[in-house]
Parts: sequence; structure tokens; C-alpha cells
Amino acid sequence: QARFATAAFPPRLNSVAAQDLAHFAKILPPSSILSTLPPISSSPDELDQFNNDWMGRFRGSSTTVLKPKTTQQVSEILKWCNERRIGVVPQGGNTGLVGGSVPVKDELILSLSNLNKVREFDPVSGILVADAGCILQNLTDYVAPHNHIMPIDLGAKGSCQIGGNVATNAGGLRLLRYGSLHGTVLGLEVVLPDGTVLDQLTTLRKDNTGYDIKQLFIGAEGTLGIITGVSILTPPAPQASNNVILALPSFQNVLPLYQTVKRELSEILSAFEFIDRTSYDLAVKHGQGRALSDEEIEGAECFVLVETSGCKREHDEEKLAALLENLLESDNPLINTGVLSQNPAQFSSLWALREGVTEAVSKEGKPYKYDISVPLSSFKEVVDKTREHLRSKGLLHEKAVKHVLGYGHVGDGNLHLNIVADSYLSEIQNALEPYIYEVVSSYRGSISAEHGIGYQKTHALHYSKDAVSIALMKKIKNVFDPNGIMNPCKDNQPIRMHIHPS
Ligand code: FAD
Ligand code: 2HG
Ligand code: ZN
Repeated sequence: QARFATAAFPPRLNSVAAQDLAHFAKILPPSSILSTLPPISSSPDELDQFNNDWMGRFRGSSTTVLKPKTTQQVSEILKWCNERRIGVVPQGGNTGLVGGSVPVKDELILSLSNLNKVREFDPVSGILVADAGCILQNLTDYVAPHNHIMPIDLGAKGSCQIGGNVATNAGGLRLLRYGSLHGTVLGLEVVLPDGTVLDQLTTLRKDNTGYDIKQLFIGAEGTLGIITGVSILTPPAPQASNNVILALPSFQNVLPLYQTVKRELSEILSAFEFIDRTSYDLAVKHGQGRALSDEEIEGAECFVLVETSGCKREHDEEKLAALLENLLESDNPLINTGVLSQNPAQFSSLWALREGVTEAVSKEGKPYKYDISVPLSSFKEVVDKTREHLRSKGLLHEKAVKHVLGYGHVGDGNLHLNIVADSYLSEIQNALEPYIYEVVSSYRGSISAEHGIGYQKTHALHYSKDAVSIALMKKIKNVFDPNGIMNPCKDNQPIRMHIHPS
């Protein structure tokens, strides 16, 4: 295993000490405090899941995890940490993919998992107000009997929390249809680093009274404060959902296919997701979804998953069937074949082929993840260039890089470039960076389309943001968090990272 070195940790921050634990014990019951320090002396194993990230790539060495149940408790904890200059890492479901949710050193971890109540739901407006620690899947289940869905869906739904989704401005599989959280989040309750509670938990659709401050916390990744409550607009559940997986002979066909699908399905199109052949093969190899038949995948260079969400099943099925017929019967077909789901189990199974790629990649080896926005037409070029670059460095073989693959949200121009290696090695890291960031920058793309900056990309921010923007971000950080206690090393400081075996 390897991990990033803890360069440039702010020297002014203090470690948690006995006097801090004594104070936390006045705020929280013993069951809400984990600490390897005396007198609590939890076993280090109990803190492992909080110190290690989802990929097993980033690892911190926090001694203490606090699990407050109320906003008031969060406020008291932050007030104390701010006075004592203790670094604090807010942690939701710990499914983040850029090392933002685990400590860099021994910061205190504030887990939101006990802040998990639905506060109110209005079935007429569809507005849901919930504690930040509610798990996304639980909220989906909560609104389902009222015929509503969450406006966001992602592969990590069973573990990620709505507060974590907001803090990362997660995109996911429904963005094409329902837009980003900057639009669907109506209000937030946030505890600022000095313990002040900012109550912007409004349920208003419209409110143009000055700066929209809550927007700053959407995507701030816990560097400005801790989100404790979220008010969010949930759309009515579609009465009918269908999906189809299309096998394409060439990546060149993805763009014209996207145009055709948009034109023919128009208002019922709800997802247009891409997986290349390597992604498909890995998903199948690691048991994600049902494999297509040999005949169906013959000659396929990549696949597209199309979902429709509408209000009349027969109407939507007719439209999908007509689309497939037109695609297959054209003189120069864009697809080899299409497999339509026939029942809810097949619907889920087709989705699993796409949603399950992240899981499959992790089972296959150690992933290096690049979540980028580049022009759609260059998706394949970026993947191919990266593979060739690694080959030219002599790193494309079983003992180093095993696969280079691309998948993602075509409708959002967001490519997930994954490099799967046998282990985390500095040679691979150095071959990939800054190479990939320079490629992205040459397309005027984004080095982080939806996963955020975290610890992984702080040093690379300048590839996507100019000096004026970075200077403004630093000023904003300083207004909210002058002592720099919130998620240290995860903001806009241009720190350098090294990777070393451990
Ligand atoms: P964490 O991982 O715990 O934290 C993420 C960041 O937010 C950290 O910086 C943390 O400090 C901060 N944070 C967490 N909670 C709070 C809070 N209450 N207040 C302030 N800061 C907070 N991401 C996408 O955008 N789209 C996808 O499609 C997608 N699919 C994924 C699929 C899988 C299988 C996995 C493992 C991850 C996926 N992700 C995706 C990444 C990740 O799940 C999302 O970023 C998710 O929103 C993180 O939520 P979380 O509760 O796990 O947050
Ligand atoms: C997805 O779209 C997620 O599946 C995860 O954003 C992407 O693992 C990844 O690289
Ligand atoms: Zn994604």
C-alpha cells in the first residue's frame, strides 16, 4: 500500500489532547466519542474506517472521531476547535474519490452519521428538509411513497449522505434531467468554523434578496463550514422508466447518436451514459449487471445506456422501439445492436453495468481517477493518448498499469478516465501528472468535473482556474475560516504532493 505524504500541513494547528476530550465529554455522550487517547482508549481498528478513504488510497491518522446528534452539538464542538486551533474534517459517508473526507494528519473527524432525521416533507411542493447525515438511499425511500424521487442519484447512494452530496456538489446519473444541486438545493443550515449557526434553511423557490450565500457551501468540500441541514426540491416520480443499452461499432458514432437520441426522445430522455469496451468487460468480470450475449457485444467498441422517464409506459416504449428501429434500419447504422430492458430486474441489471464500473475497477486493482470535463468529441482521444503515454514510459504491463478506461456522463461532457494499476507507485503517479492536467488544460477543460478538489487536486487547481479566481477563493476562505481549521490542506493552497510506499 502507498499513500500521499503529508507535506505542508499548517504548523499552527494543534492535535487533540486530554483537555479537549474532557470538554467534548461535556457536549456528547460517551457513545458518540471514539478516541485512541486516554481515558477513552478506543482500539485503533475502530477508527480505521474513518481514517481510510473509499479507494484505500488516502489515509489519515486521526485519534478522535465525534458523532454529534444535533446542530447545537456541532456548533459547540466547532467553537471549541476554533479556539484551540484544532483541524476538523467533516465526514459524511466517506465515499468521496479525491481524498477530501479523511484527515491528512491527525485532525479531528466530525462524522455527520448521527445527524440523520428527516425534518419535514411537503408532498405538494415536493420540498424535503433533512439533516445533512441522512443517507441518500434512505431519502429516496422516504419520498417514494409520496411519488417523489431525489433529484440526484449515484452509485454510492447506499452510503453517501445528502450533506456530502451537497458539500461535493455531486453530479451523478440524473444531472442531465434535473440539473445540478446549485439549482435543486433551496436552503442550507451550516455551522461556521467559530460555531455560529447560519440558518438559510428556507423552502422558497424564489428569493432574490442579496447574495445567495448558500451557493458557496455547495461544492466547498467542508472547507468553509459544516452543513447540518438541507432543503431540497424533489421531482415527481416518473410514472414509467425504461432503459436500453446500445452497442456501438465505433466511438465516432457516440456524438451523432446523442444528437439522434435527443431529437427522437426529446422530453422523455433522462440519461445518456457512456462506457468503453474495457469498462464493460471489467463490469462483467466483476459481476456488475447481466452480461450481454456474445452476439450482442461482437464488434462493439463502446456502449451507451439510454434511460427514459415519462408518464405513460406505452408511449415511451413506442418511442424507444421506434428509435431502435430507425437506428438499426438506417443505411449506415450508428449501432450494432440494442438491448431493451423488459422488466424491473433487467432495468436494474442494465444500470448496474454502468453504475458498477467504479466498484469493478476497485476489485480489479488500484485506481488512479481523473474526473474531467473535456469536449465530447475528444473523450476517446484522451483515453487513447493516456494509454499511449503510459506505454511509451514502459508502464503498460501486468506489474504496473493493467487498464486505461473511460466512461461517464456524455450528456454532461464529463469523462471518468480511470487507470487501474497493480499498486500505487510513484512512477505511475509521475507519469500521469501533470501529463493529464496539461492535456485537459489544452482543451480548456476542467480537472474536476464532479468529484471536487479534495487532497488529490489542490496543487493542480491552476489548470482549471485562473490566478484571479484562486486569489478570490483564498479571500473567501479567509472570511469564513480565518484560523484555517476547516478541512486543512483541502482548499486552494498550492501544496505539492508526493507519493511514497509505506
Ligand atoms: P464524504 O466522502 O464523506 O465527503 C466528501 C467531502 O465533503 C469531504 O471533503 C468532506 O469533508 C465533505 N463533507 C461531507 N459531509 C459534509 C457536511 N455535512 N458538511 C460539510 N462538508 C462535508 N460523485 C459524483 O459526483 N457523481 C457520481 O456519479 C458519483 N458516483 C460514485 C460512485 C461510487 C461507487 C463512489 C464510491 C463514489 C461516487 N461519487 C460520485 C463520489 C462521492 O460519492 C460523492 O462525492 C458523494 O457526494 C460524497 O458523499 P459522502 O457523504 O460520502 O461525502
Ligand atoms: C460515476 O459516474 C462516478 O460512476 C464515479 O462519478 C467515477 O469512479 C469513477 O471514476
Ligand atoms: Zn460520475
